[in-house]
Amino acid sequence: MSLQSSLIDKIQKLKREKRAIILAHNYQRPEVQDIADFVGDSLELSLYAMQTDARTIVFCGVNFMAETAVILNPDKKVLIPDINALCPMASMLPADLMKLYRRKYPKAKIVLYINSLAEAKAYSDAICTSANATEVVDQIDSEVVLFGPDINLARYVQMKSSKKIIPIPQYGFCPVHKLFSKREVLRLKQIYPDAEVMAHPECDPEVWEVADFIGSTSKMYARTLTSRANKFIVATEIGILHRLKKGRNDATFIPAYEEAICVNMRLHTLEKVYLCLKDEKYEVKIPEKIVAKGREPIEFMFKIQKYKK
Ligand code: 5XR
Ligand code: SF4
Repeated sequence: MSLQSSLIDKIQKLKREKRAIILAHNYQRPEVQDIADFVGDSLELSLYAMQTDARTIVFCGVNFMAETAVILNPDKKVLIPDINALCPMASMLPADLMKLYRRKYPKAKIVLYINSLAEAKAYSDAICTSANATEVVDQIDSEVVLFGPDINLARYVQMKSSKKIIPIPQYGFCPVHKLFSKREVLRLKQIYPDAEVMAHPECDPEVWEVADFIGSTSKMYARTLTSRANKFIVATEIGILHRLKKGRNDATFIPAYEEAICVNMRLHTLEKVYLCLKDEKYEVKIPEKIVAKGREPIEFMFKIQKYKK
């Protein structure tokens, strides 16, 4: 038996014994995705966590995602295999900055992308995903809306909404999605002229310009299942390719940039998933006050979306 398959056996056994489940974000390593009970984007993972009977959840994603799962499932135990899996973009908007913006714009409402820290969410009025950002901004009761932490998503919303959008911080970004460029996409288009280009809204606007489809990782997945194309140029973290290939094994997926790797997402390995289950660490904990305050803005989004809980 190979080392990997014995590790997989050990993980499965522990999972059964502890009645735990493993959730993996679309950007996880292929072997981590393969061992997961469910693979999806951050919101889907948290919603799945709400529906499961399992009391223990091993969350393979970055900290803000596990935090969202805690906020929505305060009585479950949420574990993360590597405690250092932080999202640099989410970290660009800490609670202190939120307090500063609240003081600076006392009348404006604050909408935060789900890719934000729990401590920041607690100071916000509503949460959104890349799929419903414009809708949430349009529904919130204010003509001036502070939006963060991703400046590109703020730009995207500004393009679609008549409200005044102020990005907070002034320049929040995802270092992975910064790696894509229009030039490289156009070069690949020349090699694969019949390929469909899919881009994440966290990419720079010049990349959207040459995209046939803009959406989150879950939207991209859904798109490939219904699209007639059989080649796709994909402008998001390359971990998604594994999932896309599983869904459409007849299609070819071309990364829009081969080195687009989120190192934080990759910190979770099978070995660490095993240790996480065995030692029940690291538990993701958030102060009760932040759980309560962070839930309200998420509920606002649910109300608009009528998500099933
Ligand atoms: O950039 C990310 O971390 C990933 C992602 C995604 O598309 O999967 O943006 N997180 C989403 O859950 C956000 C939802 O729109
Ligand atoms: Fe954060 Fe970007 Fe990594 Fe997503 S891909 S977790 S936004 S650094």
